[in-house]
Amino acid sequence: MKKYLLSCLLCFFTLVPFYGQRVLFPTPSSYSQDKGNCNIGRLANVSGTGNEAIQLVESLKAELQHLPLSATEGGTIQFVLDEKNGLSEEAYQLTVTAEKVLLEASTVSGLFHAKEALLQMLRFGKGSLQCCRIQNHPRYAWRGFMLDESRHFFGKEKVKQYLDLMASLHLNVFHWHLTDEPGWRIEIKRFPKLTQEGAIGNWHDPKAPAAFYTQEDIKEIVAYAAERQIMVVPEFDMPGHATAVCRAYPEVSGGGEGRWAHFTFHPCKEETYTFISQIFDELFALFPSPYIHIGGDEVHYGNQSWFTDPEIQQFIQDKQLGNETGLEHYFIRRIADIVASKGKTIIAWDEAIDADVSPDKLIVMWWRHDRKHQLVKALENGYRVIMTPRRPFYGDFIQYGSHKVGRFWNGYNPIEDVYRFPSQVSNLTLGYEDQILGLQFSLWTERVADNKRLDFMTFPRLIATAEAGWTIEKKKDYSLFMQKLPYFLELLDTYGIYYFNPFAPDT
Ligand code: TNX
Repeated sequence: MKKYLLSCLLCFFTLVPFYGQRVLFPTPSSYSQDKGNCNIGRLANVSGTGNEAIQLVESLKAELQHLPLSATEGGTIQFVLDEKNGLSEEAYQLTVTAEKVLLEASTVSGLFHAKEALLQMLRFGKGSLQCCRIQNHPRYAWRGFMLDESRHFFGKEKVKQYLDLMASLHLNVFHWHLTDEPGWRIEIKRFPKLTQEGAIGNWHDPKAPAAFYTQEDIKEIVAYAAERQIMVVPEFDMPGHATAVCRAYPEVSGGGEGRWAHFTFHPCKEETYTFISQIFDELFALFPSPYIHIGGDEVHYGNQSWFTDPEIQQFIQDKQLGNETGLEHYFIRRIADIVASKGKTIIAWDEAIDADVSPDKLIVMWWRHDRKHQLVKALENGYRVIMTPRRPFYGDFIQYGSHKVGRFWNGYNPIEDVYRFPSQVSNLTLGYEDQILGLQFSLWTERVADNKRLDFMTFPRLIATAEAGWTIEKKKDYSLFMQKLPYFLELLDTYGIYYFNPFAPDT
């Protein structure tokens, strides 16, 4: 109890100096304060020019009803969408004068971010806005969050809640890891056993009842995300981590035994490629994203008995693949071609760099923080790269020294390391900035079995990720970030999120 009171007091004193001042997550590119205030109430006059602005007008009017605003009457808010105003993709300008709040952008996504920024300002200032001018644009185009729902399944409501919070933080990509060893989580009409059998089980319990998203659920979530300017990129992990699918359809399985039984697809059967291609057709009809993540990580072929079959050896020889690594790369090339023929591009984990796929057909997701040369190689070979190095961006690592549940591997992932990224690698990416699409916080869930733990591992590190992805280097200031963090934690309270509180770390 004492500790609780202490942390409340601490929060109070950290909040007070910022009241009514600049409190925005992520920190904007430019902010200048003017004299005076503008008060906005629930019945503010909200209007918009530009067809697509109308939807934002309506949603803001609705959202105003749920904000803690002190006044009811008052205020004018105006959205202006003008594609010729010179603002870049996703950028916006937000001007507060005593008379009105003006939100301007050249794209719907820019205007949407402006609306989200205004919502934060209204919430944190209880409806009283300091007059100011904000010009804002993102540092990176890809600001992502990955959720692994194969190891444990969290469901539609949780995903929507996270999409809401992502939207508030200007995060714009939801990478959805839907397939892996324990469970296949998405209905594919052509292959019903994928969900009848493949969706049974999770990391802790191989008999857990089938848990998956129907195609209707997927459409609902993709639309929900799109309204929030978030792209959903599904991941269908292959040729390894494919246990759930290969268990349901053993005819495409690479076989194997024990822990590795059905872990990989069979790379030498034509049937495997047809099967995967047919699944792609259903996935592509559901996800409008131009990308599909095909995994490509941690492939283990060598221990399969079929590998020494004379027929397979012949296959390897004919295609001049050399060994099992050659086979893995052959598989990735085939998949990259299938996906390209359907008009999309693959994203794969950094193992795929060595598969010799042309850079227009592959985007690399760099995850092995201990193999920095993979990042360098990807850039040197002309690939576009998304950075989610295990350290500091894997959410299954602990975030505080005394925490017991979570990974620890030569260290862990404190908020500060997340916040400071990409300073840890900036000497390696120098000169290749154009190829860096962005960064991502990735939450693997072998050890994350319920919503509470999911929240705890995600927040507040996702807030630090947003700032790492959006805020230009010269505006980043960790101590300022920590001083204003209590405001966002209060918002998390209203969502009922069980976050790690860095101001009372041992409670
Ligand atoms: C490595 S990241 C994996 C995942 C695990 C994760 C745990 C990657 C491409 N593969 O399958 O869940 O580590 O931290």
